[in-house]
Amino acid sequence: MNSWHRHLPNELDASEVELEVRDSLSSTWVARWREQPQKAVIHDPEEGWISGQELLDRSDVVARKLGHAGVESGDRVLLSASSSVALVVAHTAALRLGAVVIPTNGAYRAEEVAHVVTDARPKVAIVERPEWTEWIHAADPSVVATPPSVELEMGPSVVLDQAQSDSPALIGYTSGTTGRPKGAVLSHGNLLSSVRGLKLAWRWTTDDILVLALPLFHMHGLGVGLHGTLTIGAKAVLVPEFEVSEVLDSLQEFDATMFFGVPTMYGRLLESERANELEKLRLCVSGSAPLAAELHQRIYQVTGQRVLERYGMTETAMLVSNPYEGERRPGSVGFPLPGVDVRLEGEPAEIQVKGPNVFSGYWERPTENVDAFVDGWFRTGDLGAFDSDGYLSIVGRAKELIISGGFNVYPREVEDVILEYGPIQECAVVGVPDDEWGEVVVAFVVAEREIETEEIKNFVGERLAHYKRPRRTYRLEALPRNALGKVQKHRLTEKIEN
Ligand code: MCA
Ligand code: AMP
Repeated sequence: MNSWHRHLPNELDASEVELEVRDSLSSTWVARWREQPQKAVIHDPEEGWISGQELLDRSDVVARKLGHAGVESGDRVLLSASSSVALVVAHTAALRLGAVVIPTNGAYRAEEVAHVVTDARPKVAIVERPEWTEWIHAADPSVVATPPSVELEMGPSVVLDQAQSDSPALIGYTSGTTGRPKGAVLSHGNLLSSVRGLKLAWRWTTDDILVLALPLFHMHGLGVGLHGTLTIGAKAVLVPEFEVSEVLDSLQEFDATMFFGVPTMYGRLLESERANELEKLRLCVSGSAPLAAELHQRIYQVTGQRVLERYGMTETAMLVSNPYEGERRPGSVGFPLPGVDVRLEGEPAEIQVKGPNVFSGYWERPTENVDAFVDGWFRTGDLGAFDSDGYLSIVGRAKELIISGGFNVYPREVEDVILEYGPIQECAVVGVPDDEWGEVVVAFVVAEREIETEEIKNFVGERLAHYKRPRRTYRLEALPRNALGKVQKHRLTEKIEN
C-alpha cells in the first residue's frame, strides 16, 4: 500500500516531489558548507561548535592522511568511537574520499571485532578503545589503526567528492538468524533518499537543532540523526553518553527543537522531575524498538509531547513513520515514508519493502542475498498489519531477534558462546518482555551442575558486547523440543510468564 503522500504538507502535491537521488551524501554536505561556511553545524562538549568551513578544512586534512595510508575509493574504513566532532570529521573525510565506512559498536569484544575485520577487510580502522588495535592486528596485521584524532602522516592533496549516488557509503553489520553478522551495503543514494524523505515528513529545516544522544555507530544515530542534520544543513548537539540531566541541560542550553531516542531513553527521561522540559521541543521521535502505547500516553501526560514513532532497519534506513500533522497513533508506526513501498505478504503477514532507500545486498553474501529479496521486495522479517486508516503496526517478528534498549541481540550468537562453556550441554536464549529495556536476554541451560547467572554473564561478557549478556539464567532437566528436535522457544517463555 502506497500512502506516503499522507506525509506531505497540504500545499505540496505528491507529483511535485522529486524522489530520484542523483548526488552523494558527501557532495551534498560539502555544498551546504560552501553555501554557509560560518554556520555552526555540530557541537560536542570537548570542542564546542564546529562550522561548515572547519568541517571542510578538517575533513580535507583527514582525507589526505587516509589517502596517504593507502585508502582509495571503494576501500573500507572501520570507525568506532563515542560521539565527537572528531568522529564526524573522520566519517566525512572517509566518505569524501569515496571510502566505505564500517560504523562499529565500541562495546564489541575481540571475537566480534575480528569477525568484522576479516569479513570486510578495512584498510584503516579509526578506533577509540586502545585494546582494539591489538584485536584488529590479531585478525589482520595489515590494517592501519589510529585513534579518532587520526594520528597518521599527512599526505599530498587527494581527489575528493567523486562518489556517485550508487557508490557504496556504509557497511552496517547486522546479524541473521544463522551464522555470523553480515554487512548490509548501503549506497550514498540509499542513505540520501532516506533523509530526504524524513526532511519532508518531519518538516526538518535548517533552523532545527537536534540533541543527538544516540551512538553514531548505528542507523538511528548515524543514518538519521547525523546524516539528516548534515544533508539538511541543520545543527546537532552531540551528547556522547546518554545521561538524563545532560540531555535536558542540552535542550535548554542550545534551545533545541528536536530529540530522537529509543523507548528506553524516553522511559528514563520520564523518571526525571525535569521531564516536563521536553515540552519546548518541536518534535520528539522514537524508534529502533516498539514504543509501548502506555509509555506514549504517559509522555504526553507529563510533557504534552505526542512522540512520533517510526520504523526502520539497518538494511533500509527509515521505512515508515507516524505523520507530523495528524494523529500519531500509539502502538503504530504510521505510513510509508516518501518513496517507500510497503506490502504485506504471506501468513502471518511479513512486511516487505521497496524503494530508493533499500540496500542492494549484503557484503559478499550471494546466497543470503537471494533469500533476502522476493521479486525485488526486501523481506524485513517483521510481521505487520495495516488498520482501516492505513496505519501500519508491527505485530511480531518472523526472525529470531531480541531488541534490548534499542540494541539487537541474535539468540543464536549468544547460544553459540554459552555452549562453549564447559559445564553446559544445551542452551536456548530468548527475549523476555521488560519495562525498562523492552526485552531482556534470558538463557535456559541444561548443565551438569548448578549455574549462577553471574557465571554465564561473565563468560559471555568476555566474548560478546555487554548488552548480549543474559540477565537471568534458568537450569532445566531438558529443553522442550518438537518431534523434529527443534527447541520450542515459546514454551520456554511461558515457563517464565507462569
Ligand atoms: C546498557 N546495558 C544494556 C543496554 N545498554 N543492557 C541491555 N540492553 C542495552 N541496550 C547494560 C549495561 O551493560 C549495564 O550492565 C546496565 O545495562 C546499565 O547500564 P547503563 O549505564 O544504565 O546503560 P547506558 O549506557 O545508559 O545505556 C542505555 C542506553 C543504550 C543509552 C539506552 O542502551 C543505548 O544507547 N541504546 C540505543 C541503541 C541504538 O542506538 N540503537 C539503534 C540501532 P551492568 O549493570 O551489568 O554492567 S539502529 C536500529 O535499530 C534501526 C535502524 C532503527 O529503526 O533505528
Ligand atoms: P536493526 O537491525 O538494528 O536495523 O534493527 C531493525 C529492527 O528493529 C527492525 O527489523 C524491527 O524489528 C525493529 N524496529 C525498528 N523500529 C521499530 C519500531 N518503531 N517498532 C518496532 N520495531 C522496530
